[in-house]
Amino acid sequence: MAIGVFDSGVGGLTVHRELTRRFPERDFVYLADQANAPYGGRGGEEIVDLTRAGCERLFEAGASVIVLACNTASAIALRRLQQTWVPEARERHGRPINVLGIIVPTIEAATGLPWTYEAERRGDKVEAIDITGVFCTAATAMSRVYEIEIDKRREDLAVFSEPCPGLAGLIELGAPTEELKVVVEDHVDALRRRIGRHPDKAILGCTHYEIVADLFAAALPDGTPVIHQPTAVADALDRYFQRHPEYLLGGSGRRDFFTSGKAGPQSDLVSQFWGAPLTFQPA
Ligand code: DGN
Repeated sequence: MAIGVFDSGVGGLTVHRELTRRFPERDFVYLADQANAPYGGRGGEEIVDLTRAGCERLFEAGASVIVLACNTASAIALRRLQQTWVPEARERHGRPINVLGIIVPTIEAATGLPWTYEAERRGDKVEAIDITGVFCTAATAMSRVYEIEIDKRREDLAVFSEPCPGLAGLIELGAPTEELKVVVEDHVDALRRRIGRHPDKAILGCTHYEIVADLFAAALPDGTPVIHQPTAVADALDRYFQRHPEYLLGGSGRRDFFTSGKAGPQSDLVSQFWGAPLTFQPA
């Protein structure tokens, strides 16, 4: 049985890459719903329907557990699918299947210990942190999921989500770095103007943004801790597999990449991030 990874496009590759490093001998199947990307400006029902269809395709391709490597789908669709659809799908497929999100693991990494952010990795002393900035899609920002989930855990953290409409789409299209740099700087500055100063810590709350994590790090004040979602998700999946070894059966290190959109090689931006050219097959 394979581990499924789903995103509207190439952003989920950032999570996929970390998961394959962590569980190298497992089979992985990736689905990019590029025919319908980006999700960030879509309505709730549409996002639920598209996510359900993507998960069904991944179950058909042999996935047992699916990671929604998309904040937008995790914020809008995850709970609905887990409550109403997964039990039915489990029965229909006659095997253990599940769908997991990436927001709670990210928030756990941002609010608890151990923190996996850059300043700590470098060994810098980290001062008390009070403002967390979340860069994300418009749909994720509107859901207020980061504000709600962080508030539940830590009253001492103020959270501000900054919607970055269009950024995931530009990354998806493989826009040139110079163009992406200006857009990232604009969003970092928009948040600074809105809250009166830069945040003490940042969460890249859209998996596409991890592809341009360096641009965010450069636009934020030096040393601003940035939560890396792929690491947080891999840590959480590790803990999940310890509790649910039934999802870890078999595997020969197979990697399949499907798209609902135009099959073929992905952009230079993606290849650069991936470290090699990457080709998607038709879903
Ligand atoms: N990469 C996705 C996310 O994390 O929200 C979605 C990006 C999009 O489709 N706009």
